[in-house]
Amino acid sequence: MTDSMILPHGGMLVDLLLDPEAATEVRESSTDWPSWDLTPRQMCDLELLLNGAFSPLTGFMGRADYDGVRDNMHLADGTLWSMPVVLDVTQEFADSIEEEDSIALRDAEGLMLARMTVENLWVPDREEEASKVLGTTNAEHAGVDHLLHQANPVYVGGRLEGIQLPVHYDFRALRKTPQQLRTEFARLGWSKVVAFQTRNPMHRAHQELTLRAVKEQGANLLIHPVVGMTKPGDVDHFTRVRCYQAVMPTYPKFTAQLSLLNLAMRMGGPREAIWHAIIRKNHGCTHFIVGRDHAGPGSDRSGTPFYGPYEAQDLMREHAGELGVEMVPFRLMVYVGSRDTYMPVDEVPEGLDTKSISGTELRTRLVEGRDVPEWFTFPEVVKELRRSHPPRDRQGFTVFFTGLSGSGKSTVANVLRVKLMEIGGRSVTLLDGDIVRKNLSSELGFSKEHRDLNIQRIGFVAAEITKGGGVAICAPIAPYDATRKQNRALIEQHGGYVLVHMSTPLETCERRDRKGLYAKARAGIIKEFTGISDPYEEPESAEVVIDTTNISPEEAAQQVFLYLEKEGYIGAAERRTGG
Ligand code: PPS
Repeated sequence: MTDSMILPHGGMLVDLLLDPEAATEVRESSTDWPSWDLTPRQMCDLELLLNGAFSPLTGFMGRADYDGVRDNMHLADGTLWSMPVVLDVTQEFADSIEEEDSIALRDAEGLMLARMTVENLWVPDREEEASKVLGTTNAEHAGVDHLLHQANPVYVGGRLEGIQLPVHYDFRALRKTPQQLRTEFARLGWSKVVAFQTRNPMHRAHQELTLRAVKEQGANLLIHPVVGMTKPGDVDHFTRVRCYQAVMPTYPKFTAQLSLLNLAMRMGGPREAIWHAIIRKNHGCTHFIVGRDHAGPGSDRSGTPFYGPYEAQDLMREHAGELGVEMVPFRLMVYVGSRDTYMPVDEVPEGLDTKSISGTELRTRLVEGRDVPEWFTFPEVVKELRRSHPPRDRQGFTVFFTGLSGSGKSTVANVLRVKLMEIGGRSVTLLDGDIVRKNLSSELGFSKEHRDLNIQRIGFVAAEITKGGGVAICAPIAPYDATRKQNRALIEQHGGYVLVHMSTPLETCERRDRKGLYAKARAGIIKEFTGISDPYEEPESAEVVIDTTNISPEEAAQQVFLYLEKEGYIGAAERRTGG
């Protein structure tokens, strides 16, 4: 049953949720349907399809809508829509279904959320999609990377009937559906509502900008941050929401509301801006703020931005007649110190100095425990950011030793462990190659597959220790570069990562042969032995490189220790205790 209704705010709103009785019936008849476990991205899309945020879509797009959106930003019926919303599945799953089949869509725990009736199945040209929708096939663009390297190869389109919305346990009171917001605006008598989209913490510039928009339009304000999926590396949504909550009391009374949007962003710049505006129209908003580089993925490796700073505004203007929501464009806001105020950069009188702090600089200041000035943001926001981004001497970190057997990994790792325990302040865990193979990885051998699995397990544990503010010292051979890089990416999300390459040459390791393994490997008794009959890929980007041929274990550990001090992982107080 697909139901739609006309409401005073924002036009037609699709509601795909079945009433409880019908939902029970569908669930009961689903026993022999194929099940698809939704990915985190698909969970976000499903929620916004079911609750009408993606009106007029009534399910994951079929082929005709997808082609129309990809090629000219319109659904098959001619309605403006800028972003594909598709269900991507594996070839194996696609082979198990046909058109007209019912599929049970489930969350990660297996809870059934919706029925999908299959209308189309097709293999898209994802490069073409990337180039037409996102404007590039360069995988340094986060949206392109997802599309080309993470999405599944087959698309399934079809109508949805919702059994229930995905469950959230965080900030429940702030997650308002389009219908709830429309009702709320009507109740409050808010006929003009400006929406503000954000995926970053809000600072004074954003507060000033939104307030200006409100005053210019004689409207009220909806702060509508994305809490679904944003750009990898963004501040986590828990921290951001606490920051937004701290900013809300700075608005004049009865002016602004905060609600969270479980959108999975594509970082699609201009096309994404149009999509965001349509979504806000569906939430009952009449105006939508588009600033500089809206939903931009940043720049490529050469420093060239993927989109022009005001390209999103230009595209919005082109489609103003069919958007159904009015754009409120803004230039970059900068602080004018002599007037103690923020202004759009193009309105600053000549000769006046302006100031701003970039996101990168803010992060550096937080990590280094430096001051964040009050002209830039609110003290309550700084407090929240500092709670989740403590300076380095209070963050967890991982020291990851890699090198041949006999290169000195375990010995030096152990000296480092003891030295860190001597200065105290953090728990220290040693994940030595042999210890891990006895405990975590006892069933594994030394094939590439097993070595990778072993290193991934070490990476997982080290990431958890780092997240908890502890120190993980890992000392496996870890011969493969790609697996080491995977670990780095995982661990760096939670704290420091220091790769130490024990570069002691094979001849030295073999001469030492403390365990007699090299002799056995040469005799062919041990197969796949690293350095003899199995590869070791030298890291190119290790933070510390140590050859232990002519130095003592203490001297080697001291090199790591000095690096940790230089980078601020060991603080002044600890240095004094360490002596
Ligand atoms: S890996 O590649 O990172 O998973 O290896 P790791 O877990 O560090 O295990 C290496 C230790 O196992 C012993 N050993 C071997 N090493 C390399 N190749 C083969 N075939 C092999 N067979 C057993 C060896 O003692 C290694 O310990 P270290 O401390 O490196 O000397």
